[in-house]
Amino acid sequence: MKITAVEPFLLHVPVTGGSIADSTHVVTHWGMPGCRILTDTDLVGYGYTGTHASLALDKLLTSCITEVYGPLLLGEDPREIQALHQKLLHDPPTHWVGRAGITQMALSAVDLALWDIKAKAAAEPLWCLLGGSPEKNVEAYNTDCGWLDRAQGKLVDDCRRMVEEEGFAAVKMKVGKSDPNEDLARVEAVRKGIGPKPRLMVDANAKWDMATALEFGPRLAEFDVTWLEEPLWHDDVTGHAQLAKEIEIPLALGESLYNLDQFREFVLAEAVHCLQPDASRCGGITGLWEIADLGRTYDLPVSPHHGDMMQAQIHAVIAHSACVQLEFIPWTLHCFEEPVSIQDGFYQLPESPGASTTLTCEALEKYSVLS
Ligand code: 0YR
Ligand code: MG
Repeated sequence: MKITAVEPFLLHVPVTGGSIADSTHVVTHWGMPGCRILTDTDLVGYGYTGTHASLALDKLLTSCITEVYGPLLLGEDPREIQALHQKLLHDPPTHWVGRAGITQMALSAVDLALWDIKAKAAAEPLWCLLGGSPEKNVEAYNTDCGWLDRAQGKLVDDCRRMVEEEGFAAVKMKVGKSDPNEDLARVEAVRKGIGPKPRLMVDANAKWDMATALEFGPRLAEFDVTWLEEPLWHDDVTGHAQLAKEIEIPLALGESLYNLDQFREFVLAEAVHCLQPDASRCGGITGLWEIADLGRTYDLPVSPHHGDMMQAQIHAVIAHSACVQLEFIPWTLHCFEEPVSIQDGFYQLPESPGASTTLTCEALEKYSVLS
């Protein structure tokens, strides 16, 4: 099989509810810059990364995919993913201009499309090709109820509804208000609202400084918070290591890390308790797998971030023994041929061949912002 074309797409899909906010972003659209990889068979692979829909930045991603990686992929066998991944890292030479950020997100999109083709060629869902068992139940935890811009009453209602009506056993809420006392009051209200049983995670999206984290982190324990996510700046390994020593509550992070090396730094510094790689950012399924192996090596749970809108990652989470659960944000379900689906807080098993990344023609037309 040979690759015959790499066609870009760029979708901006409105988020449900009009707009959401965490401590650093207001998001109205979910960006999906990516590509269709065509072959000399009728198989087509779909891959993309996830962004907050800045058109200028997203165009850098699509141009990296088509102008830097595209020519190197033409004529290659798309099933030779490990070798192609190395080629795209070394030949341009990508590693010279960026081992993280735009080049790595673009590489992630390509990697997802290649795994999609490989699984389609094998006529199996990707989890099966990766050696997974249909017996593994993957828990979804819901983030789409805990946004920072929601008034406290709505926040509590939304979280309670996810637990009581939708059957989620775990929800996540944002912190990072200008007054952390308000964060604490909101966490207390949510815990009261959902009751003692559901797990509650708290995500600061790197907003806090050390003083805030040392003062308010320990107080989250009163409300039985499962983890504190990205308390400090993304690259601050020593800060997280210090924090991990001083507070009881486990630290989760990784959605803003781009490769195995970055994860290894955090793990060896004992600066993280739960790894949150994102395949749409850390090198696709290939990169995610390496990081999940790191989790297995150090006996740390792996709970991926939602960046590919859970489509390809659910396959890897089913297959990799270190992966325990997967974040859930249902903004783009209507865009896929086989969207992820949840029942009683658990992901249903994907059945179609491929990585579940195939977008519908309607979505490709309706949400395209590429002129
Ligand atoms: C949504 N999940 C996150 C974004 C989310 C952010 O992309 O606003 O909150 O990615 O931190 O854990
Ligand atoms: Mg997060």
